[in-house]
Amino acid sequence: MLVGCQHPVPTAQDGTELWLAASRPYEEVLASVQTAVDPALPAEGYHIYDADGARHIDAGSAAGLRYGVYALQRAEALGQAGPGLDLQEAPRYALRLLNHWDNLDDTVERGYAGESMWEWTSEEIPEARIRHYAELCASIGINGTVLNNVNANPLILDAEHIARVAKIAAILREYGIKTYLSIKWTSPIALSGLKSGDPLDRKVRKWWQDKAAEIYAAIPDFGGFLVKANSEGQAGPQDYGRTHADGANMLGEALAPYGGIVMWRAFVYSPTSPDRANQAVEEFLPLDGKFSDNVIVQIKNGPIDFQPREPFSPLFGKLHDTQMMMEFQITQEYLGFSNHMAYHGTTWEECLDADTYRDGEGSTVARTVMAVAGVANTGQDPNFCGYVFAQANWYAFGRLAWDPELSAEQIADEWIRQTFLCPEGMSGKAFSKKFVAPVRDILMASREAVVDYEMPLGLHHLFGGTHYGPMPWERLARPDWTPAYYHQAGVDGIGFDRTRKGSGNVDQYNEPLASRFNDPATCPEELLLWFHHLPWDYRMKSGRSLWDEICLHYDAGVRRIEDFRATWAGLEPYVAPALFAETAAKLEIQQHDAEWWRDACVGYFQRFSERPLPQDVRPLGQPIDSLVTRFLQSDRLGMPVHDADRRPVLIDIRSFRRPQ
Ligand code: GCV
Repeated sequence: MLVGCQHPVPTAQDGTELWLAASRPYEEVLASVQTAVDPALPAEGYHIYDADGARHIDAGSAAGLRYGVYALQRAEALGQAGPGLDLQEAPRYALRLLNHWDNLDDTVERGYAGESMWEWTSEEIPEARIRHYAELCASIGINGTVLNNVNANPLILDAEHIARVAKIAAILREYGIKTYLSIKWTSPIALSGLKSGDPLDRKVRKWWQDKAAEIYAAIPDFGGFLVKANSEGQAGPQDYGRTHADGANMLGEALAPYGGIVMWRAFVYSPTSPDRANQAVEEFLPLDGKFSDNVIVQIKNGPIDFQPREPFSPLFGKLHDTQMMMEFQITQEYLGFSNHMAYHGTTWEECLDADTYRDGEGSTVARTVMAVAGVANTGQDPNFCGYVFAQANWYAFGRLAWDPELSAEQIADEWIRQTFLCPEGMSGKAFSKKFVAPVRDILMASREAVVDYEMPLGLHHLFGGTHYGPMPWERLARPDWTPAYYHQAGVDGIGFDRTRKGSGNVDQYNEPLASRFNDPATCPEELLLWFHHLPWDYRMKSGRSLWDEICLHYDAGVRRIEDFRATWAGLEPYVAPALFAETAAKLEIQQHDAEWWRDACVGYFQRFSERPLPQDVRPLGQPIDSLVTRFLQSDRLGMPVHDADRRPVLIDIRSFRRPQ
């Protein structure tokens, strides 16, 4: 029985206010408190307290005051701002950035919420949207943003674009957000006709110094450059026989007079290394200690590429004298785009809390890095993210970048309470029990559900095409873009041997991890096939065979989404019709996609295992022979097409004609 109301009336909302839906406006909160700057407090820190019959916010700076007001706003929305409130905080990391992979033609690489929110091709900048975005970012502590794709267009540095970026930066500055840009290594060649991009070439160095001067003349507080070099076809210093450190330091030198920084990505591809997971350590360990003070090496959370589950990148445990920065992916490139519910709070918590043992026990990943970046999931969609539940990942990113020790569960709880409005006439207590708790449970289980139906037990990179659907059978010219290279399925078994008998990747981890990962008996089962190639009848801890366990995980993933759908269906009385319908539709898509994943992966691996499905696993829905000849139809922006029943539209390869 409901407490306080028999017939709640959901409050109308459409998701466009994101997590600020339940809050008083910032200005109003600010006007309700007494503020003071106290230089004794950390620069971005604040202290909220009650004294002399008034509420006070003291802060180390204007930025700290802003964060204090947002913290109070959040506490109010969560019902935690009663008399006697005493909250003192400062961010763990000084740099908390979003990375936008937005292109100058307004497409967004791996973007699933419409075209670029910056509207590069329009004459005017979209000021209202930028303000809304900036407020959302500031409210969760994000203080920097890289506006354009790491696969950068050199034109971002021409006079016209610098002027445009300056206009955006002027707005973001009001919210305490610094602007950064991704640069293309060959910009001096493309923009000014230089003959070389050699970082030790005097003319090249001068070009970057002049460019820095030009940028800072327009944007005095410009943050710096993000660089993807010698990676996935991008040029870099190695093309001139130089190192990553040579390249990064040359840019660092150009930015240093203005206080700018270089974020140099460790997402590198050395074609000589047989295991892709080994490459970053192989390239960066010899450079440890060789980067300038204003260079930070930006490292993806895992060694491959934002898979649903990866171990942490071994680089975090290896570099001692290099400043490191985390790169998370908020946009769901490998977790069902903006169609699937996959709350990343748990993914990131798992990574940040992992012990690297770099400086002995307790050297968590969170402690090895000094800054955090997240690849944004925003676009022109009115709700920014294409799905109300995708907004939770942007929120969780900001909160964890502020305080990596917050729990994923607390963050999920906060997000739900601030995003979904309590129905009229329903008590907060009843809302918590009837709506917040079940939604929090769904969120907390959601990423593991995706792992189960996409790639359980350490399997990875089973994707095809746009990275939405399964294609474990795909073989490309380049092995390290090919699912078969990663799963290594054969009649003898499945999994990538990264042990000492295989690629040796385990030894890129510090002890006791190296030995733990090296032995299948001690390797965590969720990473088993990441590190081991094992026979189909390998005995798992459950006593079942590996084959049976694989099948069970895939089926369990589908069942979880069925359960989410059933739970959500019962929540209709408490949620605005627009948000209810959007989520119900997306969960239906997710269930059908999960079934497709299960059918494709289990069916394909069964060709090698030559074993029947275990009894408690439901029969596959589609025969593998019909799936291996079909691929997913996508629209102009790479979004998957689903039919009227919300099933993925799979086109037969043999009948496919590219649209004219
Ligand atoms: C921006 C993966 C993605 C690419 C991305 C790349 C990167 O390979 O599929 O779209 O490019 O990572 O992080 O540079």
